[in-house]
Amino acid sequence: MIKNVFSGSVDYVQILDETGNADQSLFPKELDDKTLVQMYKSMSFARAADAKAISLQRQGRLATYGPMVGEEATQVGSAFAMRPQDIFVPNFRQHGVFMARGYPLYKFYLSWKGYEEGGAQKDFKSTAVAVPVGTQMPHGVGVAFAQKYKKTGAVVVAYVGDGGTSEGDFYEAINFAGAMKVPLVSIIENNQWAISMPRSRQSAAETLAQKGIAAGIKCVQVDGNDVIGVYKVVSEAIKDASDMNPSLIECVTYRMGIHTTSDDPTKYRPDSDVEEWKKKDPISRMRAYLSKNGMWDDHLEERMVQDDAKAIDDAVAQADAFKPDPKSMFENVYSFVPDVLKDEEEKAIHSNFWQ
Ligand SMILES: Cc1ncc(C[n+]2csc(CCOP(=O)(O)OP(=O)(O)O)c2C)c(N)n1
Ligand SMILES: [Mg+2]
Repeated sequence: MIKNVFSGSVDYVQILDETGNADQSLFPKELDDKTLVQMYKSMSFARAADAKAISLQRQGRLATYGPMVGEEATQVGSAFAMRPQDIFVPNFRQHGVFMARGYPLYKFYLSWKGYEEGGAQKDFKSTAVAVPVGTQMPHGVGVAFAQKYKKTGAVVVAYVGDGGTSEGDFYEAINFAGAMKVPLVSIIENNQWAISMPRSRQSAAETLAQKGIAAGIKCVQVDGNDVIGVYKVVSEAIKDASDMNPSLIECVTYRMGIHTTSDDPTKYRPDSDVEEWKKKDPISRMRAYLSKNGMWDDHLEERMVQDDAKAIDDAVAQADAFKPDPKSMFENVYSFVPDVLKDEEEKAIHSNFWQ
């Protein structure tokens, strides 16, 4: 006897299309005009602050940096869906989430200058930036398990790249989430590339979302350049996760820029691909939607660009003026400084290096 014991499917969601027209039947009712404008401003600000980070790096004023240009809707849409109590678990590219959740920009620049004081702080609901690919996922599911155990009501929203979904850490985390029913929303920021490795060579699966099927969790694919679609899908996932139903969301987006400041993508991808994706730009489609609906015009745009430039310049000046405390290198890693590091701490504090 042979009988089918399982079949699965994955829905794709898009609300705002490439030309800025919205599917009203899916439009989230709670998004009023003011919030929609804020979403647009938040994406624009993230793009401008991201571009500034690259220019600082090129001047030797910032360390290696991986820009997020092109991925604004995935990051801002999901950040707007999070509630204040929810905890965000980043990899290394979710700059727009940090900014949309109110992380001070000068601290953001400090962290990419390499100062400990700029890293995730105890009063900001996130874990630290994780550069080792995928390692944030077991942390995320662990933090989510703790929320369930302590009955805090918070949900954890963890991000992973398309490349990160090939790591064992990713599968272990989503499997644990399904088996233990923890409040975790996992977001795949599928920007089509893991450095020079294209999505097509990373997995034979038609979607990355379907990786969640084997973990027994809900999986959805969404147009990751549609800020409203991302907001809706993540909002629903957060609601489900509050009821201990974890899920996996694949945001289909594109890394329009370099992988990091030490990468040159012209060596491995044709410019024509980038040109194609520019037509799906998340910011211009939201601007088109707002303009069509009388919420935005050139005058407002001009004012926003000026305001953003000033806020960014102020943050850069504040970060440049910062004087680091050598003790900070020894904080926030262990709950107490182990003996082996005490010597080093003493030396660091009394070193001339900081004068
Ligand atoms: C465990 C591990 N292996 C390799 C690397 C080098 N590395 C840094 S980013 C990256 C690609 C990650 O691709 P993806 O998960 O799609 O995220 P993206 O950079 O596209 O945002 C690699 C291989 C690393 N940091 N950690
Ligand atoms: Mg990627």
